[in-house]
Amino acid sequence: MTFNIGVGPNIRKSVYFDATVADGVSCFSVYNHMLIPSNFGNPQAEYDSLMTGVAMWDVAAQRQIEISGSDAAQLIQYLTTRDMSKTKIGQGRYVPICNHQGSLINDPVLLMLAADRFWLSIADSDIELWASAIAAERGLNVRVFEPDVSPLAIQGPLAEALAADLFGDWVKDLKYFGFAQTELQGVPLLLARSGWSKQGGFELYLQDGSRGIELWNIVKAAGAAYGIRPGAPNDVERLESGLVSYGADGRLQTNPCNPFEISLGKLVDFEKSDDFVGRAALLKIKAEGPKRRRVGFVISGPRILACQHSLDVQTTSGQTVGILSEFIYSQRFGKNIGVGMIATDVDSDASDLVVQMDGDARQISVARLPFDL
Ligand code: THG
Repeated sequence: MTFNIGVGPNIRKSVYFDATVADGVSCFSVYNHMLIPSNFGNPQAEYDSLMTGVAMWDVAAQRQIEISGSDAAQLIQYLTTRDMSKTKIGQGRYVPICNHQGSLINDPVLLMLAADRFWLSIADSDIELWASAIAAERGLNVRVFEPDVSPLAIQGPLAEALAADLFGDWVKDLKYFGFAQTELQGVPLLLARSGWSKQGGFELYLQDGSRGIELWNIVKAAGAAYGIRPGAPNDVERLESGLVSYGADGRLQTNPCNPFEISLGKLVDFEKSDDFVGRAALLKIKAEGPKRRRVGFVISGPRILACQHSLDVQTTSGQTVGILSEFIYSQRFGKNIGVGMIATDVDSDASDLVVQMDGDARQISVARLPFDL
């Protein structure tokens, strides 16, 4: 099946778009209504550069939503399930956002820029609308808007050496999710130790969209010494590492889940002094006990070479007891692996589970996350 997708006014291009095209991007996906590269045509090399070298990713589709003003901290506390009261300027936090029913609607990285200024680096849902509506309904004195900011990630074991070459040795002292304002040859950016992989690395939050190509090329040139390759958030690595993907693992519209089901229960802080959206619903869900839990899966049969999504997990007698959200072959483990959710009353060693794939029933077993096979 071959077809084109028209890039009309509803799909925004990243500020790095022309550079990714020049460097041979071969597939895009859409995230936050933006084009995001999904691969550059060489999955093996892209995976290897992430695992043993350094990869550079256009992740501008991780859009920033700025919340600033005298009530900004109050709004952040109300939007997120975590207690942000002890967060300091220069720190980031992974902050689930739920709706009033306790369903996860986003899982951003939050950056505290000043006492009254924050960025939410969002996953794939419209948090600008959500945050501005809640702020207005509560009469809070804040501005909610999208600043001119476009993250570029460098990920992999050599990312730190590259960042040190680019910015100086001080980058080595950045803590996980810590960040600092800096520049590269006059290009303004904020450098954070973060990124959507477990291989380590940084995100360069470019603060002038007109200089995207320039930044891409500076990083590419400096990275040449480390064999840098363009790539994209990597499905194989994220499944091996068990990272959550809002959208793939759960999404309000297609597979609504609460933080307890999706393994983010520890990020729900009922003890914090402030109320937060979803608190009452989440207390009830916790008291009743979540109905599903997030797990890894190992799928039998031939190698699954392209990433696939969303299959029912059934018992051999045909009862649906879970969902396999995303899956692919992992060479690190020599097995087909996936993540998903399973009913809490299904044993982790159940041997009667199957998924229907391309007309065949394949046996599937539950594994602990992160995988340790
Ligand atoms: N970086 C930035 N923005 C983002 C992402 C990112 N926005 C979209 C998406 N990714 C948000 N989702 C996640 C999911 C997981 C993590 C970060 C963002 C993550 N998790 C670590 C883990 O699970 O081990 C650490 C979590 C923690 O501290 O508790 O890093 O990648 N800018």
